[in-house]
Amino acid sequence: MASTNVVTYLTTRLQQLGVNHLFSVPGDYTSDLLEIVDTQTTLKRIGNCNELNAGYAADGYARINGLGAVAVTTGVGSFSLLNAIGGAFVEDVPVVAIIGTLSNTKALDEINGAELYHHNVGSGDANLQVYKPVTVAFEKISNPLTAPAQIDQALIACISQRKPVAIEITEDCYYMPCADPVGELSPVASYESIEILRQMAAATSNKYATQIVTALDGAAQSIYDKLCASKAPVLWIGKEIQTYHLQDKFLALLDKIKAPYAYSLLGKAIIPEDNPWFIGLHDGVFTSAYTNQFIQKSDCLIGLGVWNTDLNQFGVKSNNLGLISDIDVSRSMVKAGNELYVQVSLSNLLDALLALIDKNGYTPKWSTPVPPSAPVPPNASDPITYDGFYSVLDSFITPNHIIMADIGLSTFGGTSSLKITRPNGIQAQNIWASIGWSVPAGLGASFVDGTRALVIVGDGAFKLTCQAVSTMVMEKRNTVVFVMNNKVYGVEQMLLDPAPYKQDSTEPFEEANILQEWDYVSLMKAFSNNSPNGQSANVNTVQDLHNVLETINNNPNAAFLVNINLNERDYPSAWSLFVNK
Ligand SMILES: Cc1ncc(C[n+]2csc(CCOP(=O)(O)OP(=O)(O)O)c2C)c(N)n1
Ligand SMILES: [Mg+2]
Repeated sequence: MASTNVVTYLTTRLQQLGVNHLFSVPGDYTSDLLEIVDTQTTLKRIGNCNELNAGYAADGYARINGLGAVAVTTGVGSFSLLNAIGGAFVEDVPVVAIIGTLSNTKALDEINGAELYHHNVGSGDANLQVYKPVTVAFEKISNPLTAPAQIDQALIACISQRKPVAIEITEDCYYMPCADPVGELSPVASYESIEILRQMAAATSNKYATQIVTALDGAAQSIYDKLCASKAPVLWIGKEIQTYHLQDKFLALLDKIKAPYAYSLLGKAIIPEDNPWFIGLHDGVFTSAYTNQFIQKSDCLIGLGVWNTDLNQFGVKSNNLGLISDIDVSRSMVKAGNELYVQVSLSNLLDALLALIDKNGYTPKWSTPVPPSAPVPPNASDPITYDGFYSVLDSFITPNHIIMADIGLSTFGGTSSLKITRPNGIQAQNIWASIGWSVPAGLGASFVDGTRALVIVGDGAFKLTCQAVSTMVMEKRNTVVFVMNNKVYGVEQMLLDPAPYKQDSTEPFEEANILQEWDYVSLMKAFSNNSPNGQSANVNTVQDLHNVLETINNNPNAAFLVNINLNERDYPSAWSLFVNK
């Protein structure tokens, strides 16, 4: 007889796929599930203060680890988790949401006897309805016989499409025996291999194969011709290079065409930033003068895996809706001027372009960029500012750190200015952009071996999810949380009206953007109950920052909460154009 039950089937599958931690909050429809996890598996359960935090932690873990999982109870738990799963869906983060739900008997009782059970909407399919738009598979498991197939189906969808799935399990199923897992799960390719498609197109004139092959060859030839005709091509890289693990192919292309490359907002650090062809962030008004000299000179900007988002061209009006660079390759499409090629994956396109260059040759047009001069380091006695903080932090970070950055004033010209040499060494939820994500995501990322997570979060954002700091202490994490304490929702004020930020301005901030100040040092004491594993500090000057960074290095096992005490009217200098527009 099989020794597997429905929960251990699921945990075995998760562990086979490299998931060794399960972020959770107990609830009466989930408690048995968590008990099985604790007593019958080696999967480590991590308790969180609330479901949103658990979901963000699973998201942060998945971004570094490749897959993450979270378990919550139905209704009160699953509805709180929804925002995190929405973000993972939009940003292509594979997270498995496990929802413990009403038993079969109770569900029938609810339908037939009109008994209402707590946490339940009463419709029986509420989780399905709510999760449908933000998952690529939803399986409700109420029968141990079908559980293995349903679990496999959901997990294969998750790892193939790199988006969240939900597995809802009725509480009476957890302990029920089911078949053992057979073999291992692997992703299903989104396209048949191009070589097979070529054979199909040649041998059978299969329409589907012919269409894809023709589109790919046409797109590659078009880009190759434009590249050869261009006097100054510049590459602009985006998140798909990371999503589809195409770093090596991109570097092979870069090696052949030797052109400067910039990154887009969602593409930071997908290639280590000490590459000699790296020229920084290209993003509307935030494109630095250094980066701009290359972009302005370019007659052919080639976007590779760059998503067309409103934040990619910040503060710049474009007449070219839908065409954000001269050539766009993303979302399985190639747009080149008036030409459109569909069903062309970035991976196949890079291969085809490399093959054309190998066959027909290419003469590089650029000499290696001269890197910009390093910014002058701030004086130790200066009050701390955004620019001073990032300048000092930049020389502190190493490839052992991973930066988890929240959204706010510091997104542009702050975290974007850090030079990251670890591949994917910075993570940010920059398109769903739910403030507070970074703190629990930093907790999640810290479980990936050999990593110290450095969270950079605005004070307003921190207020949403700050309890994750207490989980860091409980779980003996060494995560560091820097709170950028400017006492306001700075970016909201900036977008509403930048007047308070103009030089010598005395304009008041809009009242809705003013925050209650917190005592962060005491907060850490409260969250950790004075545990030595939870340390905190106030940073008022550059010297304070140097001191605290040294303490952080000398305490590799403690979690830190650091208050970066900024003037409320300070902002990263990259915003200057925006402020003075
Ligand atoms: C969950 C959520 N609620 C509200 C917003 C809108 N929002 C975007 S940025 C921001 C202010 C962030 O303030 P803070 O964290 O203090 O950063 P600052 O801009 O001051 O650097 C708000 C409220 C959001 N993005 N996400
Ligand atoms: Mg703020």
